[in-house]
Amino acid sequence: MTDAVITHIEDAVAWITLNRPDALNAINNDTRRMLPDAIDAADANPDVRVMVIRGAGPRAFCAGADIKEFATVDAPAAHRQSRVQRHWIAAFDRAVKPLIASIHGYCLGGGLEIALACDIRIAATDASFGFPETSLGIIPAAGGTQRITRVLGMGVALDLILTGERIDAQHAWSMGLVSRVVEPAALNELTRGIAQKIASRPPLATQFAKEAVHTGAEISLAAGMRQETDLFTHLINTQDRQEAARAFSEKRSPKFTGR
Ligand code: DAK
Repeated sequence: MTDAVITHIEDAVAWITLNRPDALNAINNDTRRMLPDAIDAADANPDVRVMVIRGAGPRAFCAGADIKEFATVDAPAAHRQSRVQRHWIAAFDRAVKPLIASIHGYCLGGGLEIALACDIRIAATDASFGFPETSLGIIPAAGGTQRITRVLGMGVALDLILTGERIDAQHAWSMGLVSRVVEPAALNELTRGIAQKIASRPPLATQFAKEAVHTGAEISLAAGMRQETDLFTHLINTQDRQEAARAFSEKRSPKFTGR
């Protein structure tokens, strides 16, 4: 194992850093092995309530798959690798806790796929986004074609995928690819603030809200409404729901335990 991915836990937030700054945090085999492990570990850790994915160094969140590595694989190996690929990105879908992508610099190809697999995307003004895959004779295959269509709609998704054009943070914000844009020097502070705000909420309410939105996007409105009611009903009986009401009446800050 290398230090291609490092995790730092602070105040209920797991900061998971893609750590290959000399290669603009390109995703290599170590990243594919270590990133899902880091996400699974943080998701299972009772001391963690929110995960942040970010890139090390000043230039990139992630410049996509390591081209030098995947240029050398033959077809059978590529097929095996694509199964690994599905496995590593699936860790994002398994996670019950919220994932925030904190994006600066290049966010390309597989890097954009990582960002799209997160629940919230925050960008610095120096961020740029794009899918260069077709220029390399491939397609985004870590969920990119599927997720960007769900996030942005088919027209914009096809434009980005087929042209491979890069867009800046302001453009990304205007189309809804990221929900907030901030000066690079303020990115960490904004990310920490959002992560801590979410971490201060009752964990089950946060997790159920995430589940309702994600599952709801895949099913009929009626089924989604039904699921929303079921999740709400579970929450009504939690200690944290009762604590929130008690704290409000007693004019004090609530203490949430996740029960
Ligand atoms: N891979 C490996 N090294 C990379 C890299 C990458 N993607 N991107 C940058 N680097 C390295 C450079 O080689 C350089 O290293 P040295 O030469 O200094 O050793 C260093 O990072 C700095 O990069 P540059 O010197 O190129 O910096 P510039 O400012 O000139 O340019 C750039 C920055 C981001 C525009 C440029 O580096 C660039 O175009 N990078 C490549 C972007 C890209 O095309 N990424 C790949 C997208 S395709 C799969 C499914 C999906 C995928 C793969 C497999 N399977 C199912 C098996 C996904 C594919 C992709 O993500």
